[in-house]
Amino acid sequence: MSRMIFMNDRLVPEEQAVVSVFDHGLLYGDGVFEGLRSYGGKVFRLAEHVDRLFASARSICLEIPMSKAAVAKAVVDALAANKLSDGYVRLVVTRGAGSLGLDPNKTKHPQVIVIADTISLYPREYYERGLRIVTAATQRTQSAALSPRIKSLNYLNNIMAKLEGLQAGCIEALMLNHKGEVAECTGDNVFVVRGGRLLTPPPDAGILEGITRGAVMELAVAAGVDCREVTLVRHDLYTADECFLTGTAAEVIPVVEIDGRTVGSGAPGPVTKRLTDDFHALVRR
Ligand code: PXG
Repeated sequence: MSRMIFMNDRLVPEEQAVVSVFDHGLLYGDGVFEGLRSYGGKVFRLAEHVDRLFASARSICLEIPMSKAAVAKAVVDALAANKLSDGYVRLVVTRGAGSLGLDPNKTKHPQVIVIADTISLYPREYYERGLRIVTAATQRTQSAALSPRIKSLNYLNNIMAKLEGLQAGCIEALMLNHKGEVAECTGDNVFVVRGGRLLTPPPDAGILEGITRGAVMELAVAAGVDCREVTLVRHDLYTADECFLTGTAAEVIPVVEIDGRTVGSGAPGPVTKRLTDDFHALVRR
């Protein structure tokens, strides 16, 4: 069955949802995106995702030719048109078609695309038993080169690290910044629990400020768990009581082994379990 895709101002069958080979999103990765989820017919933190999309666009001088409200409505409409109540949405804005050359001023018509699809979750056993991850040799892009806070269509940095993880038999890989500090995983933020306290790298470690990360930090506060943004190095992860990752796709997922070191007891810990349960309750609220 053909999916309906929102493209610029209307919903079209997926066969008609096409972009030009001259689109700078394709030619240069010039554009921005968001990944969102809906639970029981309600999009989780829709306004936050739309705000982050517009912030990414502002940062690269890309003028989205729609209001925030219209973009939010397009997300809701795309889910409804495909009868998805528990779905995954990819929101993409490309620079648009232009000449062969980097100059974004020679492009016209940014393309606003909303793809609503079913979610392909990680296998259940990863959530029950926890993930093994490895540190990638590929460093996270330095903020001074390209801010990791921009969710751009240029994800090669993360893809290179993901390949390293996959080659080591892991579905996620840990990325360090140029100072050797822990930044994040390729599509997830990272947390550790140490002495009952929740710790996660600060934005200036060079991370995408995940919306799931923000939600989990709020849940920790509500659960009486002290949560702090602190600089972490790999030693902190290896010696943590618990470790988990957060992201729109993964939600909250425990990590039980890092670079061959067992984390804590080697099984998902109590704080991870509590925050996972609280997260599931939150998204259904
Ligand atoms: N770090 C990076 C580099 C990301 O790309 C996150 C952290 C987590 O952020 P959120 O806001 O989702 O909690 C991301 C998010 C995908 C996919 O299809 C990737 C993300 C989100 C959704 C889907 O791989 N990245």
